[in-house]
Amino acid sequence: MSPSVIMETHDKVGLIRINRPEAFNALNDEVMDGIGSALAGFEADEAIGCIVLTGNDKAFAAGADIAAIKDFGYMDTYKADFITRNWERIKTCRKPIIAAVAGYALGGGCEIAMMCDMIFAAENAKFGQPEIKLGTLPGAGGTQRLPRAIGKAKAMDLCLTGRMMDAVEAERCGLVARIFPTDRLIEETLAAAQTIASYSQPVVMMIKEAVNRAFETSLTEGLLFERRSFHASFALEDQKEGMTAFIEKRKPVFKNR
Ligand code: DAK
Repeated sequence: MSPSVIMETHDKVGLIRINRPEAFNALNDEVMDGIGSALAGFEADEAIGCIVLTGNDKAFAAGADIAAIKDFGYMDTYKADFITRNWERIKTCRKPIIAAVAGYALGGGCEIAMMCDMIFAAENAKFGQPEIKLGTLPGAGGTQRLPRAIGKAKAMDLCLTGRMMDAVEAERCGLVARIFPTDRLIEETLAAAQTIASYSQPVVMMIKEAVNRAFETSLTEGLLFERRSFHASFALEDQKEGMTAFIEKRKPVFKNR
């Protein structure tokens, strides 16, 4: 049996493929544990500067595996710390993660895409929070990250009707950073990820932390956090190298320190 999560290395980029094509990449514990250990592996690997999470041409992920969870009782979910235990590993990764979404990103699939730092979509991508049709509600951040990404009106529309949103609408309302033809999604996403991975890793991590701070704090506190991180960047050898290389009209060679 092929593994439900595949890890590939492309130069400085770690690629994680969800691989349950027979079930539209529905997310079970094996997949989520696999994503978690792949992320841990890429985080520990100093040669990796950016991570891409993807599915296949038909589905990024069609949500939590309904067959696996349908008979759960409250105590099963509470005692096993369902969702929090392994799904939230994506959130704690310090290296940037790009979700490359083709096909369906529904329910938990849309939610794990939103846990990533940005979403690149194929033209055939479809996003939605259809849990309401199953008699439940989004449980991995859909009601919280969606309004922050696309505003209350669209978030209410998606969560309350369960309808799907295509890539063009998703980009228009800010859920998606870029759209590519479906057959070019991985190539283009890897190219953007290589660009990010070519920069100073500590600076990349500081930028990720600072942007994420914008969703957790007031403007004044967020600006202070940004300013201190900016000041701290002047302690980096990479800042000296970056500015010296600019003056000397050459490409910088970053050492990640
Ligand atoms: N889980 C399990 N199997 C799935 C699946 C899913 N989410 N989505 C698709 N499949 C399976 C189908 O059962 C079918 O299997 P076979 O019959 O071939 O064995 C196969 O994939 C192909 O699906 P379809 O025959 O339905 O194919 P279509 O092209 O007609 O439709 C579809 C594709 C993706 C539009 C459709 O399959 C679909 O609507 N899938 C369900 C999407 C969905 O509702 N996703 C949200 C899942 S709920 C929590 C509790 C719950 C949750 C979170 C927290 N707590 C207690 C805290 C739930 C989160 C969710 O994500």
